[in-house]
Parts: sequence; structure tokens; C-alpha cells
Amino acid sequence: MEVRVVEGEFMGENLKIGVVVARFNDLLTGELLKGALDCFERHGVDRVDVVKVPGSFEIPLAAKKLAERGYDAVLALGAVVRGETKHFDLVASEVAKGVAKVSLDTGVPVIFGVITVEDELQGFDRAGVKSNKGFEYAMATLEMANLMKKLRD
Ligand code: INI
Repeated sequence: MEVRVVEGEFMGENLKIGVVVARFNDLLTGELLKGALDCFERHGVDRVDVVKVPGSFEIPLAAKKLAERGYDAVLALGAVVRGETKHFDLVASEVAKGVAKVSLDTGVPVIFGVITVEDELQGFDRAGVKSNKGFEYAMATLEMANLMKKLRD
């Protein structure tokens, strides 16, 4: 039996990456962006373009535009904080569905880098105090960009 395993490397060479970042909860998303850019720089990504949108709800549309314009992968960064309204659930579920749809419709990996947290404190834990999820999501972006290249070739 021959078993072949295909997986993407964490290499940035020859990659053009798009990042869509929500300004809503900017204190958190700004930190996620820093973590992501740090990862891309350390892995030698050729080119990163960052697009800012008002809130997480707007992420899928901007991600779609980037996915259609030749980026190897798109990283979507946002922070949805529960608070006291039902808005949280609506925004969190729409952005998750939207990002998945863009990825499947376009064939371009769109990484779901939207943290959903109970409060800001929990958000800060994930955006730099304990770890920076932005860095981790950027690693997934590299892996998927390289994997899709391999599966195309
Ligand atoms: N947008 C977020 O990115 N995070 C949130 O926590 C949030 N909440 O809870 O309201 C939020 N709302 C704004 C939304 O994304 C849109 O920008 C707005 O509804 C305009 O379409």
C-alpha cells in the first residue's frame, strides 16, 4: 500500500496574502493584526495587503473582493464581544457563514480569524496577553495557501 500525505508548509516565499481586519473592537483587532504581520514577516511573505472594514459583519464582502483578485489566501480578522445585546450572535454567525461561503465559492482559502469572546478581558488574553491568536491564524493562512498551490500543481 502506498500512502501519500500532502500538506502545506509554513513558507511565505512567492505568496501574496490579503488581510481583512475589522475596526470594531479595534484594541483587540489591532493586536491580532500585529501578531499576524509578525508571523508573515518572520516567514518571508512577499506581499501583504491590509484592508480595513467597519465591523466583522462587513468582512465577507471585502474578503470576496480580495479572493477574486489573485491573492493566494485571505486572512479575516475580527473580534466579536458578547456584551448585552443579541447583536453578538447575529454578527458572529453571519461572519462565520460568510467567510466559509467566500472560501468555498472562490476556491481561495479564507481563514477565520475572528475571535468570539464573553468580554474584553477574555479578548485581551487571546489578542496578546496570554497568546496572540493573530499569529496562529496567520500560520493557518500560510499552511492553506501552500497546500492549495500543491493541490493545484
Ligand atoms: N462588530 C464586530 O466586529 N464585533 C462586535 O462585537 C460587534 N457587536 O457586538 O456589535 C460588531 N458590530 C458591528 C457590525 O459588525 C457591523 O459593522 C454593523 O452592524 C454595520 O453593518
